[in-house]
Amino acid sequence: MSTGTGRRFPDGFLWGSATASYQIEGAVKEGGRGPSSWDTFSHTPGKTLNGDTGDIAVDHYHRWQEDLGHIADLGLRAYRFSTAWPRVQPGGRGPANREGLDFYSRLVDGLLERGVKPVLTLYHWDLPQDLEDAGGWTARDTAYRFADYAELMARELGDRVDLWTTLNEPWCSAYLGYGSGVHAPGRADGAAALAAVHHLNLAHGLGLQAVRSVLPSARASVTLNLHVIRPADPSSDDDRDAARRVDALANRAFTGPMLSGTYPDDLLADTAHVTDWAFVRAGDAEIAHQPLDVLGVNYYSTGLVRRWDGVGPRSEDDGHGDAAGTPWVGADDVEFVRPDGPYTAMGWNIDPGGLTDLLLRMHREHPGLPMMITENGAAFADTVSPGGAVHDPLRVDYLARHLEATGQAIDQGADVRGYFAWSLLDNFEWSFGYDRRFGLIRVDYETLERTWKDSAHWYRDVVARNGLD
Ligand code: IFM
Repeated sequence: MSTGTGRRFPDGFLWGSATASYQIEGAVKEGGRGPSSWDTFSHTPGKTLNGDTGDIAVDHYHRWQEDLGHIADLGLRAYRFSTAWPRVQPGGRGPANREGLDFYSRLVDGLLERGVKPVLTLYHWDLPQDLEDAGGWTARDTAYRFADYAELMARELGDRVDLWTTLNEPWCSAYLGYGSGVHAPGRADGAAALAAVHHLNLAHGLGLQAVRSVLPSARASVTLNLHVIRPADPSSDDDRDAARRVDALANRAFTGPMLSGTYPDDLLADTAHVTDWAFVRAGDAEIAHQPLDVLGVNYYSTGLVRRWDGVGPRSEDDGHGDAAGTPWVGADDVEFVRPDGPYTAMGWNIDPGGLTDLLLRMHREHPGLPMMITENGAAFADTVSPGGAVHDPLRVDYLARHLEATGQAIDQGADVRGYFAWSLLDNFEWSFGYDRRFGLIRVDYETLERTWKDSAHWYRDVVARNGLD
């Protein structure tokens, strides 16, 4: 097992861990919270493993002080969390719910009292159900409602928040929510998924404008789960073209407007048989293109694709589950090939080199834009030893290798300012329910007791020494 290389990180490197509201809070009917699309989806039979829901999750809504204690004991310099839109605006529009605002205000104060920087994500997938009923992200109006919500949050929390992040992984919101249907709201409609892509880009831009209308010097970011997609046969033109097409859908559909103010021509051409993109109005891509202080990068694994020859069943398994539809809208002749292992319990391949490649690519294509790894981590089948300890050497190894890969990108010039381990706690892993555990801290789902895994002890030492041993 490798635990490190003696590597040190730059001074001021921001060490943290991340969570998301629906995955940890529970208390879905308390404090004036309204229903979200994930409440509806998870309560729909057959949508999540074992029918699991976020009703209780890990009860962070009631145990937040205990959880802040763990954050402090880990020595984390920053905590990345998301605010639940339906806790703040139960129907997704209109005046704020004071109890919801108070919850996040107390959380932020609690972090600051412990010397931990709050890194806030405004949207990590829990859309107010009323907005979903009105079309969700396929409706342009949702982007404007998001901006209202962003402004409410900025007014409430002000400069107590160190970094404002608009969206987490809009790829998942759009393509898994409306394309494949494995995430809420569970629709399988390629044209709807592309409309969602655009309205999420627009929401990002409008949201940042709204935050900065209140807080002109707010530090701002967006978090993307950028995909590292490789051709199965690098010498094949067809396979390289398959990788280009998937890259356009997965990455450039977001980095184009958000970082360059334009949609890539090849994306529009590749998907012209699915939609005419008439939902993009003049000036929209420029709105999406707001100045950013940092780009949040979420990274877990890599993908391998090739041109499907039309013979035999086409594999679309990109590791995000099987469903009625596909997230790879319009890429009907592209096939996913299972990459070499080893794999995590998600079935995702472990490929730290992909992280180095990704950070260097972003550095090359968007020079001058600092990055932070806002999520990286692994689910494994943890077991509790008779004495109560959780020995998770595979997770330690995964984290160590990816930190080393980050260091290698920094050595080659990438401007990476921080790293957030996913996740602080075991939690509700979306359609996989409570079956997949990503936490540094184990949660017993019967008692809700928290227990540090070996990886938590290890990560505390990494943070303390600002590097690997
Ligand atoms: O749990 C999720 C998180 O909500 C978003 N990024 C990927 C994680 C692991 O699947």
